[in-house]
Amino acid sequence: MMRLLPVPLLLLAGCGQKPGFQPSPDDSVADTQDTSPHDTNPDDTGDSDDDQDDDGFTVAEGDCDDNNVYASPARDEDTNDTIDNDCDGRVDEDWSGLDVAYANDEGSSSIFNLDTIGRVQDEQTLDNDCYPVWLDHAAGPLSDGTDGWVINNGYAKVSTVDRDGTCTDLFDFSEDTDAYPYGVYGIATGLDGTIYATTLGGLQAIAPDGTVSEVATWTCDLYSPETHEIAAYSLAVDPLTGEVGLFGYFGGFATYDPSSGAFNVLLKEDLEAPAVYTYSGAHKDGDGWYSPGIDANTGAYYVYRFNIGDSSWVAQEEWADEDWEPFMLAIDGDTGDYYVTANAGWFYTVWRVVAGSGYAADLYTTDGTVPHRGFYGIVSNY
Ligand SMILES: [Ca+2]
Ligand SMILES: [Ca+2]
Ligand SMILES: [Ca+2]
Ligand SMILES: [Ca+2]
Repeated sequence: MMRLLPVPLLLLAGCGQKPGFQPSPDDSVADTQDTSPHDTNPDDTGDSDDDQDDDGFTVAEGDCDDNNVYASPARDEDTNDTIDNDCDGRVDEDWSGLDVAYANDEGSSSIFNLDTIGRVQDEQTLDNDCYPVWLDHAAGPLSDGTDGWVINNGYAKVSTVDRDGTCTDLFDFSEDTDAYPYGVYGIATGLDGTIYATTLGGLQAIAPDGTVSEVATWTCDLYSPETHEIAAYSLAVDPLTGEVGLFGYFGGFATYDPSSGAFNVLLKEDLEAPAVYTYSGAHKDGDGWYSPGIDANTGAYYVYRFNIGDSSWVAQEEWADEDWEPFMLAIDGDTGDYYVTANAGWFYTVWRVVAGSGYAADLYTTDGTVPHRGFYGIVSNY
């Protein structure tokens, strides 16, 4: 049984009952299937002769630069050529470890910086009223000129955090209970610096000045299984396309495309027979959406990958440790290994789950003497 953070209790009261959102029409599907030599439609990227640089990949197949043979999904990243060689949206990336939110119920919280083998390189203590549950990198320089983080305190406030630990609140969703009756949950930074946040039944876009606009809504009503779509609990962003993935607490999944405004529920939640419970998810660089979850039928823990083809979660890695509860996920974009924050009793840890093996072990753990502290949000550094 998952132990609940204080926040999920709000779910028990039901979430918003807003009108269903109609996804925008998509006119790109049929044309990409057209392989006729007479097809001259310029938006057609599916023709077999569309591999301009003859590297084996068309744009539709994931070639991010079809005029450069040194860029394709089959290549490894060269960290010195200022090219996104492996077409994952990151240029010259080299995974260097993790930042991890270490929340403290009784005093100052902090953000740990761990290197690739779990050594603490830095621990930034935060202001006293600054409580990090969800965590992401800020997109650009903050007010003090440094880069830093974006956090959510679990139910109300979204804030930026400077490298010196100073928190600046952007928006407090608890101050307008009519518009946001259930507060705010997961956050993620978009490619243009917009901070996306989910209010369970709506996707909010927060500008750097704190202005909030609702960019999508859907039906979230736990008392109406027939119409309920998704209780979107957490978010992640694809670093290549900027697409936002929304992970439902009861195993639903949806996407939002900032460039078109299209919102699509790809997997509606079955409240009467959920398959998966999850707190979070992440995008693996160049390879889709992943979530650390619990099989609702067996109670087993997995890292799941969302299969777009049949709209289902497919178990990737399983590990057997019944004292262990997966919270948040980060992925090493170079190796594909998974890093999961977890709480169990007094045992607070960041686990490393080796891709393809299911082997899981501590990357970092506390000495277990601080029961009021816990690891939550976790993000990869490059
Ligand atoms: Ca190509
Ligand atoms: Ca290419
Ligand atoms: Ca890359
Ligand atoms: Ca490169």
